This record gives sequence, C-alpha cells and structure tokens, in this order.
Amino acid sequence: MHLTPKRSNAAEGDRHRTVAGVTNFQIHYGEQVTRARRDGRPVVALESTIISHGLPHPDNLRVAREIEQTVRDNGAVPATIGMIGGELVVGLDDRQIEHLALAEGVAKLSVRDLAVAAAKRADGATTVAATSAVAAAAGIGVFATGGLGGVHREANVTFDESADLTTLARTPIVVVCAGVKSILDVGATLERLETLGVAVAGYRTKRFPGFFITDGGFDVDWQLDSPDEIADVMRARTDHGVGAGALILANPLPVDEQLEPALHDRTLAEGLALLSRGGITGKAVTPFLLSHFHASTEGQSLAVNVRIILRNSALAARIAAAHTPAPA
Ligand code: PSU
Ligand code: MN
Repeated sequence: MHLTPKRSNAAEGDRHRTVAGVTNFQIHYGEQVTRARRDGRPVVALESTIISHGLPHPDNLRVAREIEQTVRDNGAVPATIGMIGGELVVGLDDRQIEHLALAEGVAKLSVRDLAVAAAKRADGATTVAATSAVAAAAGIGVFATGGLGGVHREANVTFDESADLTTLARTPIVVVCAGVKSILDVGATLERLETLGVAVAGYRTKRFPGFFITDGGFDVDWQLDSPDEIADVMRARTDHGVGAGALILANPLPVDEQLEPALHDRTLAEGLALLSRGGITGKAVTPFLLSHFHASTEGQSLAVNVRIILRNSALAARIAAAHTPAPA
C-alpha cells in the first residue's frame, strides 16, 4: 500500500515557527490543505488518537470520515493530523486515515514521542498535545476534538497528568472540546489549566462539561456565545500579544443527549476498579477506560461520544470560517 506523504508545499517561513517543541519539524501537507492554505480558506485541525485509540473498530473509520464531512459542511477544510512512515502529515488523505484507523500497532504519539517515532519511521496517531502543537506550527488556529486529557484521579499518588495540559500552555490555538472526561479529576484539571495560563470559556454556558455528561460540576469564568465572538477573542489575543497558550472552548452536549448519569456513574466506578485490579498505568489508562465505557454501555457511550465530536467539529468549522472568511 502506498502511504507516502506528499512533499511539502509549505512556504519556507512555516518551518521556523516555534511552537511547543515542534520547531523545524518538516510538515507534509495534504492536497486539500495545501490548496486551502494557498487560497486563504479556513482550516480546522483534527486529531488521530481519537481514531486509532479512542473509538472501537470499525466505527472509528466511519466516524473519522463523518468528522471531516461535518467540517466541510460547516464551511472549513479538515486537516486530520498524524504520522505516516515517520513523517508528520497535516491533512491525511482517506487512505492514510483508513490505515491509522484499521492497522495494528499504530503508536499513540504525544509531543515527546514525535522525534523517536520519526527516526523509527513509525505510523502514529497524534494526541491533543501533539496535534495542537503541530497544527499551531502549521498556522492553523482552530482544533476540534472530543475531550482533553487532564489530571487523573489519584494523580497525587500516580503523578498521572496528561501532557495535553502542559503543551496547551505553550500552544496558541483554540481547542473546541466537551471538557474532560469524568474518568479524570475535573476540578484538579481546571486548577492546573489556571496555573498553566490556559484560558477556558464555555460555549453558551458557564458550566464546564464532563464529556459524556453535560455538567462536569464546576463553573468557568467566561462564556462565549457565537463563532463571531470567539473570532474576536482570537484577534484580541493576536493584537495584544497574549496568545501564547491555548483557549479551551468547552461545548457541552444538551442535557437530553448526554449519557444517562446513573449509567455513567456505575460504568465509571466499574472501570476504575478494573483499572486498579489490572495494574494499568501510563498512556494505556485513557484508551482502557474509553473501551470499557463503550463495551459495557452497549454502544450508548459510543453514540454519545460520536455526537460530541460531530458537534465540536461543526462549531470549530464555523469559528474558523468566522476568523478567516473565505475569499469572495
Ligand atoms: N479524551 C477523550 N478521547 C480520547 C482522548 C482523550 O475523550 O481519545 C485521547 C486524546 O488524544 C488525548 C489523549 O490527547 O487521549 C490523552 O491521553 P493521556 O491521558 O495518555 O495523555
Ligand atoms: Mn497519562
């Protein structure tokens, strides 16, 4: 199978943007993203860990395609990001997405893994951390995902805090997400985001969502109500030079679309017990808990997960379009 990425058409200057550890990393742009960049059309970054490690096969491939189509339907060009044969690709083509969705042994890549994986010519899916760093280095201002990584429960013992948080502290991008999963310590994650200087706003709410559930139990300071308002914030960040870190835009599911809270709580308790009994640690924790949810709710959490991603992708596309109106 030919998965060789296209040669880069990036302008020379693009290679020298300094963002969260991916400076000078050669980026290969997909065809549609190359055209969008040339024509100044809005682009939305999408991650691939969600595809390879966050969703069960074979739904993951169908969902990856639906996410891209949703971005198009809402006025922007999708740029799914991942690594193929050791090369970073911004705008994976359909065959490359299929490969990352279905192949065995696709690595889960955070920023620290990128150079090792490149040297080993690995195929890899990028996390929120790696995707946002690469997207920002490519000059993309908006990124849609499901949920962020964060501070795990019992992090006071395990020190398990996602590198998503520290990377977002150094990465100028808007991340549209449904908060962090309630499998994490939501309150501790919000505290760390404050410490790290990452801005957090709710979309049409001041309650921070808990991914599967609409209300994660905490308030945020800011509420933003429209794509135009978010585009104004993006411009203000540039104008005032305060855009060094990310803006997290938390977009909760409507209450009637969330996972039923009692089912959620039960599933979570079981998952956490299995986790400690199985001695599962490190980067395996998040995929393990997600697959436990999907298996033991008979697809209900999967359906909720998919709705979240599609809603976030639509909103991200509308924000990108408001920020970068397509030329007439
Ligand atoms: N949260 C989700 N679904 C996911 C992930 C997080 O709701 O698939 C993925 C994202 O790619 C995120 C990563 O960046 O898990 C975080 O993993 P860790 O906790 O190992 O940093
Ligand atoms: Mn971790």
